[in-house]
Amino acid sequence: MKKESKNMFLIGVGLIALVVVLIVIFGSGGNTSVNSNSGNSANGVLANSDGKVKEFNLVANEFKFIPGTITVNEGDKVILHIESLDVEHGIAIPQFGVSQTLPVGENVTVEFVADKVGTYSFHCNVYCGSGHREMEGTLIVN
Ligand SMILES: [Cu+2]
Repeated sequence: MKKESKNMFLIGVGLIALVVVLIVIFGSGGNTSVNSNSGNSANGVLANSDGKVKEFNLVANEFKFIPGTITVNEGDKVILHIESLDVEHGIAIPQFGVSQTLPVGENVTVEFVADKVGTYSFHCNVYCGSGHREMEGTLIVN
């Protein structure tokens, strides 16, 4: 009897975890970003001619990205080198098509062109524990 109720409890916990994961996966599209200057016409041009390459080293650890804010200029090619220190994390910047898993101890490189001015949030998209939902940073494109 006791064992059976324990099993039921475990099934319940498993279901809750599944729901949380589904919410995280399907809910990530609903991010509101402050996009002050959208509507640029993209004519297949990769970057403004004056765009520079901006490289950053990031660490993902215990529900934070360090540094938490990245500032670039419109048209810059942005290269992020990211290493996760504790558990597997991820990074997603939906507005720039970035969605990447960050296995522990691996240096992962992410590249995109910051072709839209605005302030965007990037977030962890691999469930990593209790602080997962708060794990985000800010990308500022001037
Ligand atoms: Cu996470």
